[in-house]
Amino acid sequence: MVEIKYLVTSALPYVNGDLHLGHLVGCLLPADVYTRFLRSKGEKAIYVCGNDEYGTPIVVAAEKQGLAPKQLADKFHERHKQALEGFNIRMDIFSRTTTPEHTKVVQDFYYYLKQNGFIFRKEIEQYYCEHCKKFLPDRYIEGKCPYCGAEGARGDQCEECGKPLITTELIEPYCVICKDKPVLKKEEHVFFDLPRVEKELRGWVEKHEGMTANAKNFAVSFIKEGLREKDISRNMEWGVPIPDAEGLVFYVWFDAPIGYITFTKQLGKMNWWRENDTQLVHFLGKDNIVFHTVFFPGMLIAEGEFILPSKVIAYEYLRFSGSKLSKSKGTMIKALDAVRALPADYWRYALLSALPENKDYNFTWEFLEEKTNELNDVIGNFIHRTLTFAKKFFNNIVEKPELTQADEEMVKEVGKIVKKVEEAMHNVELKKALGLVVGLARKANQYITAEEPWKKEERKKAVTYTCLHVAKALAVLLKPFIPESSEKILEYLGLENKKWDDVKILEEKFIIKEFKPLFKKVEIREVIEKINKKEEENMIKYDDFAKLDLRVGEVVKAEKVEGADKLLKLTVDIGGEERTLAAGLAKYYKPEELEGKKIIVLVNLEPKKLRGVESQGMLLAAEEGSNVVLLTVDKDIKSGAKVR
Ligand code: B3M
Ligand code: ZN
Repeated sequence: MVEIKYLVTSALPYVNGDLHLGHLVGCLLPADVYTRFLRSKGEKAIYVCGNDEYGTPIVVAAEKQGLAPKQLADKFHERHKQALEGFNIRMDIFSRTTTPEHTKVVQDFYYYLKQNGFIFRKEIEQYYCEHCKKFLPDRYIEGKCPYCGAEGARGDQCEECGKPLITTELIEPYCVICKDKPVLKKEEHVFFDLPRVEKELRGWVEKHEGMTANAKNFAVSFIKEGLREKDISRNMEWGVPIPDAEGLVFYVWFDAPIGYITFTKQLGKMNWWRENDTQLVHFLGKDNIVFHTVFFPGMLIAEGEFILPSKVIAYEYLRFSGSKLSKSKGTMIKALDAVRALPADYWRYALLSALPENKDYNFTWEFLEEKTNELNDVIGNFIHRTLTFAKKFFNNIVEKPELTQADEEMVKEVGKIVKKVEEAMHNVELKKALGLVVGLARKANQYITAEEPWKKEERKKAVTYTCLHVAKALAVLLKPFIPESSEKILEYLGLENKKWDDVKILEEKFIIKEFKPLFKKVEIREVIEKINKKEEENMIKYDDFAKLDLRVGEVVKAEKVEGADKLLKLTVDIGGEERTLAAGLAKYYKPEELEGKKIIVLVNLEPKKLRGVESQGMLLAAEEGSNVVLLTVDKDIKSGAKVR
């Protein structure tokens, strides 16, 4: 018998900003749920992912923040890792594309394409910004989409209609850095001969049964329009160098999907890419469809030795409204802020209930409230009632009793649901699967209400036992969705490490451990407040800034402070009024150097005593390591002049 191996991937996040809820629902979270399910089923499965660190998205963002691309990548690599951990998204590897291993895998891949005759060079016209003195690839350039007319379409793709573009097709193009109109210049580029695999690709896509409908429809109609040769080179420094083309690097969408291969290799499982019993399963957002159904498979076909994806699961967008209560643009809520405001399982439960499987889903605060209540009222409540019966009626030890028909039916229902959930999970219908499990919890609550074990002595044992059986099922089935809470339930039930197929087994005996309520009623208003506050923490309002009363002041006297070798005591004239300041300048200035200098002073600061000196304001200085210099005025102006 062949043993199937599952190689699960999620689209690689860019490192141009923080992960937000949209990224999570769009691929990272569903891939986690799916892989957790496979593992629970005892399947061989790995989940590989990492950061997509090259390309113009990162260079443009780094430029705006005054950082080098690598610095930006390092910063967000750490933050992405934290966010994923916070949401309990478990990958076998979360790597990055800026490693020497990746460069090697990409360059080797390229050589195989070249060997197979798929690579050629051609002189083309490229936009060049005379002001910025650089070629403008991909996101360096924006304009109107020639297909759908959307404004702000990027040089390599229109996010609105999803069509890949070449920069010269853009209508009214402009440089994103300086907004100037670019000029055309000739340049030699490296191309991948995609049309040569068109027939094979088309046959593969049309027969494919593992793509979501949106992915398949897009791919089929895209290929029907005829494929174009693909420019895979970029004239910039940040990227994987094209080994035989000086000064050029690979287009980020050439190297990024190869990242899946690199990261698998880093796990020591490179062979998975060459073995037919591997099921390659891609999770992605709809804007990445063309790359995962056309370009990358095309590259794989041309390369010749690797498997093609068995499943391409593309999600639509999670939109967000109800933003009246929130300062943030909805799905743009950062993952890190989200988990600080509310534990991950609540988010996971709500987001997975909102999974945009075949159309965009409008997520609202009301929806989050409804779902957190459901978690508490339906699931939390059932588990707590059940555990309480076991404790109160049987002092935590419940042995398997004789079951009546009503109990047997409940047990049967568990079996039925497990089968259905399993089928849905195999088909990656995660929302449906979750709905089925919640349905089971509802049924079980009704069963308790109907059986009233607290009233009927003779029913106590069978009902409690049956409920414990359902609780075990819920914990196992929910574990891919809300892992932390499920683990707690299993721990309370004394059944740690139970897997999917254990659900059907009727335990001989339950020994209940110490337990606590799993969830609580969530005050959405508080969650929103916490998220808003986090966003505002680092922001200064205009009005706040206006509160600062900054003045030009003349130092009339400067002296050392006895017993404080860092401090100088300054007397400053701020225009008809003298102020005493204590400043930590003794290491950088001699008192006599300061006398007569015009400096900038914050004058409406609460007075503070420093080493016996009452400081009635603060002077401004610039600091760079051990280099400290005073801010002063560059032409003469009267003391007391307002600084704005
Ligand atoms: N970095 C994600 C994005 O478009 C992109 C995915 C690459 S997957 C190989 O935001
Ligand atoms: Zn420019």
